[in-house]
Amino acid sequence: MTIEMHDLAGANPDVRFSPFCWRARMALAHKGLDVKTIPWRFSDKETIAFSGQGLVPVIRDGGKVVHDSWAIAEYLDEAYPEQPGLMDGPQGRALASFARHYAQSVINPVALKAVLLDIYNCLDEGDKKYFRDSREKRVGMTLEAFTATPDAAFAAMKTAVATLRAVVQGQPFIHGDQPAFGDYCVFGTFMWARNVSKVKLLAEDDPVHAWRERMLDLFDGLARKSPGVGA
Ligand SMILES: N[C@@H](CCC(=O)N[C@@H](CS)C(=O)NCC(=O)O)C(=O)O
Repeated sequence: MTIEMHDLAGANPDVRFSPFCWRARMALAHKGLDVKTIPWRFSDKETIAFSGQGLVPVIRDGGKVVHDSWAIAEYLDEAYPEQPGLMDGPQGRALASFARHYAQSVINPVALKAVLLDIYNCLDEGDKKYFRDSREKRVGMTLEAFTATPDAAFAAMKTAVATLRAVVQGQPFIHGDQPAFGDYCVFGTFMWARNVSKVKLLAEDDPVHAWRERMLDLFDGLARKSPGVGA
């Protein structure tokens, strides 16, 4: 059965940029499950009201509805144990949890500083006011002021990925020889930036850049084929 996933989209419905939706999208591909993504915009709250909340990703698998990327990964491992594991037991879960929090607290804020205005620029007109108002309230200044120094983001990212660099210098993926949910948690951030912005966040000789390239190639180039502004 095909799983449906509501997935944040820009003015161009094919441009998908939510870091959390990318986590879920990669998790579904890892499991080898068929998915039909449904482009969703910030102003479409009522179309996901069936999930009891207002954020994406939301998946519907037959009669089962799950929201939140971490809960989706846990659900997929539970519902499809015969497919490759996203967490693979308590140790894999602990590593994925570390990567998720590392993405959230260290990598995302740096990327946000680089791309917040670019996100706004790629949105559908109907989403722009909501996005500007809610995000300016969150960051305490205008989108323009918040993103005034994109070059600083490149330097900040070099430092922010130091932990990831140390890991992927010694092994291809965060989870070892094969990627798993921790890789998707961090990679989601880079897809967020890639699909809305031309900003360069990683030097080409950085081992993290090579890891990102490997991630882009997974599942027959699923992420690389997704249309966006960057490369
Ligand atoms: N913890 C959630 C976060 C989901 C989330 O924040 N999604 C954003 C898109 S990146 C959203 O739906 N925002 C809607 C809004 O801000 O109104 C997860 O991991 O799925």
